[in-house]
Amino acid sequence: MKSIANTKLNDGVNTPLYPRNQLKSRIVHLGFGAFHRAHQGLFTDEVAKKSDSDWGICEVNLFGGEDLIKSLREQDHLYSVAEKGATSTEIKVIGAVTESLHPNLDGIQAVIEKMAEPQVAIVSMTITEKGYCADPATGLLDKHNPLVIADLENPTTPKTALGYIVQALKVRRERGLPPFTVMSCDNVQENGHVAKAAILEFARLLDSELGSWIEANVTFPCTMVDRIVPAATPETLTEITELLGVEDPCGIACEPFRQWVIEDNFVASRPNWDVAGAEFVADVVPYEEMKLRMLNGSHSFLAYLGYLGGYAHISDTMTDPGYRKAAFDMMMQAQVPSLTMPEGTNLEAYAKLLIDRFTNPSLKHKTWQIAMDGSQKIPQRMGGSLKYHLENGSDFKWLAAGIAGWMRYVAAQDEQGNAIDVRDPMSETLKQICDQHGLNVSVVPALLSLEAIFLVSWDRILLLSMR
Ligand code: NAI
Ligand code: CS2
Repeated sequence: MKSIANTKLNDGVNTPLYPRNQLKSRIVHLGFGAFHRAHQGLFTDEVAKKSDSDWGICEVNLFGGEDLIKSLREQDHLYSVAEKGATSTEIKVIGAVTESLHPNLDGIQAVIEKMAEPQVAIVSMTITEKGYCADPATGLLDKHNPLVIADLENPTTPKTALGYIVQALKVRRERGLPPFTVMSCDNVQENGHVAKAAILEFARLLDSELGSWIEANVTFPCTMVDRIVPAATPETLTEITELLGVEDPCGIACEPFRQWVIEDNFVASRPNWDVAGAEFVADVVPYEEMKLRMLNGSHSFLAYLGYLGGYAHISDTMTDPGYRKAAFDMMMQAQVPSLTMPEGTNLEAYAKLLIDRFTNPSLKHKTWQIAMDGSQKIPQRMGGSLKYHLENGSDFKWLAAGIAGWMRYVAAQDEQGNAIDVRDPMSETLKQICDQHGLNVSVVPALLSLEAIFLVSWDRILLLSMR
């Protein structure tokens, strides 16, 4: 079959010219989704293009994504990334993937054995916020999560990413092999710390000695990851076929901008991702907070209020001067005051850049996609800054508007009476509350009393907003 691996591609396609056979699966990545392909996959490829690197990636999908793994194998693990600016597009073929696995195709043991291979130095993850099985408000392991309960009962046949990592580390320890670094690349505040807390607690519940060994030997660097990568649509894939000259079912389109700030805390070695533009720093937390509150916070704000206003894509909201100004003011008035940044950081320039990025008309980023999983996203995108304003007695009207947008959205019916397809791990609970209260104002305290999402109590919000 004709594929990206065996066809002459169109002129102008940027291809991997380095010897791919010198790459080894030194990284096992959990979550071969849209984002990883356009971010860590591309950075690792660029390191191989620019230096003498042997860092390759074994891609694993634990939940869904089976067809993607099958397609990737059929094309020698090559795939393409289309970087779409407002007026031009660049297409790159990525060669950094060496292997792939899926528990449904290869079995659970094959994934654990791969993670336990001696050359594996990093297990990285883009498994979405809910993949950490942590309570969104506290960031601690949710021991009531049914998947966690099942994995604790059957640790040798795990389902969760935590279960796989702990089992693989157990096998490495038994075999006298050194541990690997666990690197989260998800939009989770202090993602390394959340991964560490969940993994340590899970391991301790199984075997306290194993927990102590992991604590003493494994590192969990925090990372700030940024690149807008909407889910691929049939239109995206058609455009990629035209650019390449052949179909690529694993192709993905994204914006030209990319940023990666990584805490330099790796237990074994790591690729020189800085060669490809990543920054290694001692403390990532301020950058994470800046990105989560300003970019993701205003993204969620625009997603809920934009969807309800009839806008299908983020770039559509940016054609409306009211939304454009509201997003900028939300960043500057609600989020900026809550941040403490290293000297010299220009947050106003950052906010302006974000508005430009959101405006990119070539990116069809659905408001519905960003609205998904709000229960996991709201706490880290708006919760920290809300807490800041409550403590300081300052104005939080933009955050209130964003959270009100989420509340109106999870009522699951738009202003025209059309059903909204609300996707959220807490959708059952949200539905129960909304069914009980309808659009009556009593829905507000009922939703605010969800402690997994809001640690700040409703009474306190009411009290401060009446000042
Ligand atoms: P996607 O839907 O394309 O991929 C999701 C991936 O997560 C899949 O590989 C799936 O197998 C895995 N997954 C889902 N639920 C899981 C679970 N419970 N346990 C383990 N794995 C699970 O989504 P996409 O766009 O790749 O985003 C993934 C994450 O990457 C986001 O949630 C976010 O944290 C982060 N991210 C995404 C950006 C974007 O613009 N798409 C940019 C920055 C970060
Ligand atoms: C978005 C993010 O889907 C969402 O919730 O806010 O995925 C956003 O596109 C990225 O974080 C940009 O780096």
